[in-house]
Amino acid sequence: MENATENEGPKRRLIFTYGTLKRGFPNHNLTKDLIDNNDAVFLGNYSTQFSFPLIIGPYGVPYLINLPGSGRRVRGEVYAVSDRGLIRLDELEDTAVGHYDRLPVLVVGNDGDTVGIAAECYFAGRGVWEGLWSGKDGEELAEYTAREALKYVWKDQRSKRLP
Ligand code: PCA
Repeated sequence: MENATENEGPKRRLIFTYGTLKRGFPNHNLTKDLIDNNDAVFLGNYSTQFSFPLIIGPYGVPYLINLPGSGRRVRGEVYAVSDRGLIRLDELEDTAVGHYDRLPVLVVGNDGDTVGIAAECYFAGRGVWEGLWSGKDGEELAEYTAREALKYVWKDQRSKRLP
C-alpha cells in the first residue's frame, strides 16, 4: 500500500551545523522553529572527522570549504532534520543558486569517538569561496563563536549596505 510509508514517520537526515544555525547564533531562530514543528531534533555536539578551512566571508558569513585536509577540524552541532525541514534550510542557505552546497561530511562525537558518522553540511559554493581563501594556513577557524557572530549582517540587511 502506498500509504504504508507514512506510518514509518518522517525521514530524517543528519545535518551538521557549524555556523549561524547553531544554538545562540543569528539563524538559530530557524533551527528552533524546525524543532518546535517536529522537523528537527538536536542530537549533540560533533566535530568534523577531517579538517576543513572555516572562514568568514563578506557580511560576516561563515563558510566551510570542501577541501578536506586543509584548515582545522571544525566544531558544530548535529540535528536530525525532516525532508520538510531540509527544504527550509536549503532555502535559507540558497542552495538553488549555489551559495552553499549541501554535501556529505563525516562527523565524530566530542567524546573521543573514532568512527565517522555520515552527515551532511552546507559547504561554501564553489564560486563563493574561490577568491575568499588564499589557501594559506592560519586564517581558518576551528569554531564559529560569538566573536565572529558580531560581524554577521542579516540577509535582508545586506543589499541595503551596498554602495
Ligand atoms: N549556516 C549553516 C552554514 C553556514 C551558516 O551560517 C550552518 O550553520 O551550518
